Amino acid sequence: MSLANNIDYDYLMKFLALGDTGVGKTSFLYQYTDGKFHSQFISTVGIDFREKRVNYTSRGRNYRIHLQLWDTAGQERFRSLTTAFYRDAMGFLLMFDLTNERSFLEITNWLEQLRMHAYSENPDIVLCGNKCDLEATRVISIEQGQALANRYQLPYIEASACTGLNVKQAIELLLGQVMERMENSMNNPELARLMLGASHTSIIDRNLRMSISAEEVKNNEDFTKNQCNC
Ligand SMILES: Nc1nc2c(ncn2[C@@H]2O[C@H](COP(=O)(O)OP(=O)(O)O)[C@@H](O)[C@H]2O)c(=O)[nH]1
Ligand SMILES: [Mg+2]
Repeated sequence: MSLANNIDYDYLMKFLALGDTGVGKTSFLYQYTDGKFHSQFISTVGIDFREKRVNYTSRGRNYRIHLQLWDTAGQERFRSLTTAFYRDAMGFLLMFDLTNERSFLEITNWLEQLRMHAYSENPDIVLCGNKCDLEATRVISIEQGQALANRYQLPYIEASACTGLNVKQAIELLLGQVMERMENSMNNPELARLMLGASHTSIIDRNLRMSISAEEVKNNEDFTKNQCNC
């Protein structure tokens, strides 16, 4: 049963991890919620989101947040994410692999998609360069990552789903942004709709709709080679 069914929180917040297949989205979310890295991971089968409770304090008030971190169930490799997938997310973790130039170049396309489908044209996004533990095979420098982030006015963070470095910080950065926006725009109708209208029934329905069928997974399996040395 979803943790979200237990409604002892102030806000249910849905974040979405985006980026090319293989950049480490599933590993990253798993590291965040469970504190573990599985080197033999898994293409994302059947798990559409991970959950975690966090506290957020601002202006002397403490908020209990139920974080729902949505993962793509492998569909990103077919560029077939539906509009519905983006629509309810309040924040986006946009990820590339520091050892893979193509995933970095694709960020612009992901941003385009995201802005087209998100609840706002200017949603909260954190750009994350993952796999910073692989220093020897890194092809994107911190300066390049930062320059891309500056171009789109996004915060930038480098992280490792493998060692756990900056994983929590990246999510907290995004949470801080979304909370700040919310506190500063209580009369933003779109955000208010997302914050208040999220019932767990709709989450479960959506979860079902998003699930990739076992058959589809079987036909399209291309496990990314494990590269972690840690
Ligand atoms: N060295 C290293 N490997 C990682 C890291 N994150 C993910 N990987 C590996 O990269 C591959 C793809 O990861 P996965 O989480 O499935 O990527 P996804 O397709 O974006 O969900 C897997 O073999 C992971 O073990 C990381 O931070 N460091
Ligand atoms: Mg995945």
